[in-house]
This record gives sequence, C-alpha cells and structure tokens, in this order.
Amino acid sequence: MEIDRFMANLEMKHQGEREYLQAVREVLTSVESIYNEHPEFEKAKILERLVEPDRVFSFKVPWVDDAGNIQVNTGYRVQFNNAIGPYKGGLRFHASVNLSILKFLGFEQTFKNALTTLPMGGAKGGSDFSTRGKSASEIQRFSHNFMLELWRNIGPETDIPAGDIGVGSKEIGYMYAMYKKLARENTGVFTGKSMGFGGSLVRPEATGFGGLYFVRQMLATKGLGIEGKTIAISGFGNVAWGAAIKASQLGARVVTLSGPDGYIYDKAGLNDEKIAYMLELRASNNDVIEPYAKKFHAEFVPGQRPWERKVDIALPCATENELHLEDAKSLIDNGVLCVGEVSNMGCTPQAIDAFIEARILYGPGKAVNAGGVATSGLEMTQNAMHITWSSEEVDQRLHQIMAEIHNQCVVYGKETDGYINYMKGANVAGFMKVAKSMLDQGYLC
Ligand code: 2IT
Repeated sequence: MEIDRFMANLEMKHQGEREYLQAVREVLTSVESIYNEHPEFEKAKILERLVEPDRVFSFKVPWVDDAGNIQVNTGYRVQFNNAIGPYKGGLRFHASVNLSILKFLGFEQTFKNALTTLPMGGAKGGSDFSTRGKSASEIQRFSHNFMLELWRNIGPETDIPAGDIGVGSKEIGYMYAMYKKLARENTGVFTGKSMGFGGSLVRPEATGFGGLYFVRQMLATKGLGIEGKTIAISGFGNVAWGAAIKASQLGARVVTLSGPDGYIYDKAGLNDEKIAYMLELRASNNDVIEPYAKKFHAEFVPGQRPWERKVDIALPCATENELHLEDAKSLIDNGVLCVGEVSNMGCTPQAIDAFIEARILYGPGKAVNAGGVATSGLEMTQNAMHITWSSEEVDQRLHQIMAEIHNQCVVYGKETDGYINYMKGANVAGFMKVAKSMLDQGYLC
C-alpha cells in the first residue's frame, strides 16, 4: 500500500469530502508500516474494503414548524463496518451535517468501538436540522419524522443509534417513542435513553469522565498528577459538561468554556453551581456562551478560541477541526503538558504534527472520548439482561475500559525514544482488531 496513490484514488472517487478524506489519511499514515508487514491484508484488500462504508441511507425529512410552514431537511445513516459487532454510533443534528462529516465520524467510530473491547461495529447518522432557536414542539415533530424513515434500518441487534451534537436524552426519548410505535417492540434500540426506560447511570457523564480518566493516565506516564492543574475546555455541551465535572472532582481548575460566539475565561475555575448552569445554557437552545460571563463576572472574549490561554491541559470538547496549527503553537509556547481530544478529530492534522514533534502528550479522540460509546455498550448489556447496574458498577467498568484503551495505545504507540504516540497506538490497535476480524470472515465482510 502506498498512501499517496491510495489517497489519490479515494479523492477522485469522493471529491470534496474533506473531513472523510482527512480521517482516512490519518489512519493510513499510522497503519502503513504494519499493513505492509502483513501481505495477507493487502491480498484481501482490507484497506480498500475498510475505507468504504458498508452502506449509506439518505432520506428526506419534511416537517411543519410552529408558524405552520413546511420545512425540509435531509436525514442520513452511515453503516460503516460491522466486522466486530452490530453498527453502533450517534446521531448528530446540526446545520453543518453532510455526508463527508458523517462518513468521517462513522469511520472514526469503527476504530473507537474496536478499542473499547466491546463487540460494536461503527456507524453514524443525523441531519442538517439545527436545534438552535427551535421550540420544544418543533424538535419533537422533527425527531418523529426523522424516525419515520430511519426505523426500518435500525434494530437492537443490527444498528443501535445514540446521541451526538444536538441529540440528547430528550431527542432520543422522542425518537424511541416513534420507533416503538412503528416496530411494535420495546427494546434497547437506542442508547443514551433516560433512566426511567432503560438508560444507564453514568452514560450522560461518560464521555467526559472517560476523557479525564484517560488524561490522568497520560499524565501518569510522566509521573505527573492532575490535581492543581489548569484546564482549557472548549464547547459547553454534554461532553464539556462531563469533562468539567470530573476535572473539578479530581482537583483541577477548569478556566475556559466556549461557544460559536467566543470563549469565557473564569480565573477562579468552574464549581458545582457554574457547571449546573452549563445545562441551563444548553437547554435554552441559543448556542452562545456569553451569558455565562455576565452571570459569573468572568471575562468574555468574542470570536476567539480558548487555546490562546496559558494552561496545563487543553481539552477540545466541541467539534472537529476546532484546534488549528496556530492554536497548537500557542499552547506549546505556553508550556501545555497534555492535549486530549474529547471531541471527534478536534485537532487539525497540522496541529497534531506540531504536538507530536514537540513531544507533548497528545491523545486522539478515538481513544480519549471512547468512554461515551463504551458506556453505551454497557447500557446495551444491561438492556439485554433486563437489569440496571449501580453507578459504582458502571463507573468501575468505565475505568477498566479506559485503562485497557490506554494500555493498547502504549503497546502499539511507544516509539524508540520512549515517547508514546497515542495517535499511532490508537489507530494501529483499532485497525488490527477490525482487520483481523474481516480476514476471519472472508471477503463479504
Ligand atoms: O462520538 C461518539 O462516540 C458518540 N457520539 C457516542 C456514540 C454512542 O453510540 O454512544
């Protein structure tokens, strides 16, 4: 396999799918040498098969807004790869959603899910519907109509969606209700459900909690602790919320949050009251962070990202490509110790190269944020057993899984100078599991 030739073909076939091509190139770069050491992979065309989603559903979602006007959005489900288990991955409702973004997310999800040690394949879906400024009844109507098409293509043993940006337990409740009517069954076809009807304790916090457990282990490889460290977080949604709770519990000081309007700098750090306010802000559907600064007398910096601040740890928790080369340079100049992507593909390739070159601890999203989908896997297990575990039980399993992911990154990512290249480690470990499973099942997989 020769990366540039492989990518040239893929770029021609999927022109303009920037995020998807970016995600593929990153994985190819990491697995190139191990792939070329295994002629059986090349012979079986593993990479050609792995970069192509198994199938993509795309459908029209008409709905009626509160003013009585008809609106039309596009819905998608990308079933990427089910070599190791049923398709599993979130749904994103956001104006930016398109096929390139969902293909990149489905591709990433395939490796991430492989890293969790649980039997889950990769998928992603969603719509270009934005919840911003929408009323509760508009969101409910849209969720129902989205489900009118999607329900035929999912199932508790075939494809299990969950939340992502713009989709939380509220939207999942609406979609689940519609699924039950259409499929005439009551099963764990979604994860991220509310506690009353099959949800799992710790699932809402799990992406952020798992991220902090992983960051703590990264720091430990250098003999460092997390207590007393300053942390920059971007975003203020579910992922940022879970990360802020665990960071505070572990004695770190979270000094930033951000939105599309800019970022807030809160020198004193977030506390319980401020973290609770994040949920209020998110529930308002306005997607701006400035009100935080007004309420808690923090500094508001319009139109900028938090990476210009001097912090010990940077945690992108918002969306893809939210940390660029110039942000990486400024973090490195300011002595950052560790960068953990809690969002998917939060850093651009140039930013990642800069971190690795500077030998900074850098953890990629597919490892750092895998605690979310791992806990979804634990929700599936509880649903299948018709029981509910205590939060201690779920949290203990989450700890174990994050430790195992960290371990796999070290095994496959440690370089000759002792530096742990977590990007390489995560990509190779995830790839090897999926590739071997595909080999074992022949060319149809
Ligand atoms: O990116 C992700 O891993 C998620 N949005 C969660 C997926 C899931 O199935 O819980």
